Amino acid sequence: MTRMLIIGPPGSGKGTQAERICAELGIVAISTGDIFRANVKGGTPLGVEAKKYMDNGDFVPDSVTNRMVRDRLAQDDVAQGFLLDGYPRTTAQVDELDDILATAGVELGTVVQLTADDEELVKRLLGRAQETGRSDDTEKVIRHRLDLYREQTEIVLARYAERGILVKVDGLGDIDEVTSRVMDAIKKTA
Ligand code: B4P
Repeated sequence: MTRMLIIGPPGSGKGTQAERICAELGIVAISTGDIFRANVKGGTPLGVEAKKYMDNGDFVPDSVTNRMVRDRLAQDDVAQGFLLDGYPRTTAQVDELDDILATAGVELGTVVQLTADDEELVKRLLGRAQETGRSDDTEKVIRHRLDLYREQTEIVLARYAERGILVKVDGLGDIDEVTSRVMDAIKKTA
């Protein structure tokens, strides 16, 4: 049973690779960013709340995000395995995920860390902004999201490294090449 995480700075290719890995492994991709964006689009109370933070590049509060993930992981389709994309991003979210998994009596497998330099990340996200017009893909907001990643998410990676389940994958280069690297890394750690 595959229960995985993919973590990396904005623009590192998390969402892009998550879809491919899940198609290959036959597991469900759960992206907290996508769930928030769907709620924003649908005008739900969760979306209205999340939008206040997302537009500025801030994290949606842990209490809101944790409840949403707990509910999502209670659904039947995760029984075959899942890959969480964009969660956890804070130590409080790591603790919440530990609790959810411990309550279910299951363990986490591989945690993939995707890396890329800031110059490339900003370039990719500004490129995406032209295609999709995502409200958080302006240069000022992108820089803020990168700062938050360094301040709050790098410590999350340290927690998984201590547990010996973190694998670092170079996210630079062609999308297919990165997928091969990620799949190789997963196979080595499975
Ligand atoms: P996310 O949706 O996770 O946004 P992201 O970090 O930009 O990643 P995304 O998956 O979209 O981009 P990717 O790197 O795949 O989060 C958005 C917001 O939601 C957060 O800022 C926050 O407000 C909120 N949020 C989400 N999760 C939260 C949590 N746990 N706690 C609190 N708040 C939360 O790809 C980016 C671009 O790069 C794409 O255009 C892609 O085509 C391109 N790309 C990918 N790989 C490439 C490659 N190898 N070469 C060239 N381009 C590539």
